[in-house]
Amino acid sequence: MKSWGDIMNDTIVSLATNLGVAAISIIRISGQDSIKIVNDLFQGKDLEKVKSHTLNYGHIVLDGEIIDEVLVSVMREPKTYTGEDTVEINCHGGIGVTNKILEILLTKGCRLASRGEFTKRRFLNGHIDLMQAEAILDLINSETEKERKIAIQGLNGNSSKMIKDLREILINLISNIEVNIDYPEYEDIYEVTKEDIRKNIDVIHEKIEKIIAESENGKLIKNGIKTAIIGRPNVGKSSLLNRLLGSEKAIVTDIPGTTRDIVEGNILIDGIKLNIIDTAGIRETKDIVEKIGVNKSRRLMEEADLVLLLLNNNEELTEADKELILKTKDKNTIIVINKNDLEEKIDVSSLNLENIVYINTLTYKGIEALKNKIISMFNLGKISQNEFNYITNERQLGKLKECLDLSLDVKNNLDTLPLDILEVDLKTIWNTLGTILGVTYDNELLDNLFSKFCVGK
Ligand SMILES: Nc1nc2c(ncn2[C@@H]2O[C@H](COP(=O)(O)OP(=O)(O)OP(=O)(O)O)[C@@H](O)[C@H]2O)c(=O)[nH]1
Ligand SMILES: [Mg+2]
Repeated sequence: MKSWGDIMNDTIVSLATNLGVAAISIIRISGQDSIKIVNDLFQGKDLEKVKSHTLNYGHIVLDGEIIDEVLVSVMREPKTYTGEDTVEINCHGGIGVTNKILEILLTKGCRLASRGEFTKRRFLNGHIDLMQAEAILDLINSETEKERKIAIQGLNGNSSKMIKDLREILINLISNIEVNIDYPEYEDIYEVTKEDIRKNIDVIHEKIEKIIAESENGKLIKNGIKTAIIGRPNVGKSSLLNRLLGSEKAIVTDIPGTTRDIVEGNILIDGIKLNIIDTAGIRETKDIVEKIGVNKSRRLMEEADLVLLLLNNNEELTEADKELILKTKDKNTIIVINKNDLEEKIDVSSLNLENIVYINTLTYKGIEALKNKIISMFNLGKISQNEFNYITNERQLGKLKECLDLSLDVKNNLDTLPLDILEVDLKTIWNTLGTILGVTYDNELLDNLFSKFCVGK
């Protein structure tokens, strides 16, 4: 098996664009031999002599045969994506041409890059920390403007700075404690008191708590709001889905039990993605297929970030309605009373009036009010004005939560624990924060992270 160092010494190649018919394809090569390997195939200027960061016109030629007309960019280390010498061949887009050039490069000493290997090298070469690497993945996967904003903040190092600042406070404290422990005989050194530690650990704890609390906003932006439309059969769930999506996606009929399986679609409200799921009407049934659908509805009711609980304005509350109201009372639930065009037979006096919206899905009546209710319930207006400096990554948040618990432990045991034990605890927090940044890491974590990237990134 190759050693880590050998793997890093390989010159790697990959397609940076999708394989298919396109205007151009970009083949990316990185590593110590990249310029030489391409130069041997290139008819045009001597690429080993051209200036760094230049674009060079010429041809890829093998055994005298012109393979393609290309533009080749030459970028010498260290100011490149990977931190290594990098060449990018812009060839004509198309499967035949691209594959041929890739194939030649593989026979001339390049190795096919694994997923995310370019970014992995960028990390290992110290150009970015692990939070920034994870932000690159988020940037590529971002679908909305807000997701993009969070990701670019992360890539710019703003999220890393929040963690670095915490570590800075800790390292100052730890080094002061160490001096106290190691040189107790010196009289002129500053003596760290428990009060000093308390002040600092309070700040650390508070800051971590704040980051974690705000991450909820970030997660909403990143993952969207999973919204389940729940209710008895025939109350108008599918009609509501269609109104929200603005298209006739779900089948609507007056036959109760029309929707058997879930139907879903996405909309944006104030730039936040809502994944709206229409479900089978919940009722007792002997029909095997419908039963599966009803079970799915119940599961979704539990999992959803937001439940739109639909009731029929034209009917009295049934036991089934009351059961659903009870089941969703601790969730983010909006009670949506549909068929507002028909006579009011429902008695809502027992319900929390604050969370009720009246709609009529035959028209668009009430749909705007429903959207506004969602905006206020999730504070979406506030999110839009924010700086987008959120930590949304589950790995990073998991580690931060560990640090939160550890700092709470220190706070609680401050009076009873001796200085040297406290120092060990503070160091554990400092190290755990370090794993967020990738100051220390294990290879399994890196393999797992970079395997989520596309090839060529
Ligand atoms: N008068 C009136 N009828 C409505 C309204 N919304 C829906 N309907 C009618 O109610 C019936 C049921 O609508 P659906 O949207 O299929 O109801 P559902 O809740 O999805 O029903 P299931 O899929 O069976 O659970 C249809 O005939 C709709 O046209 C409304 O606001 N007013
Ligand atoms: Mg339906």
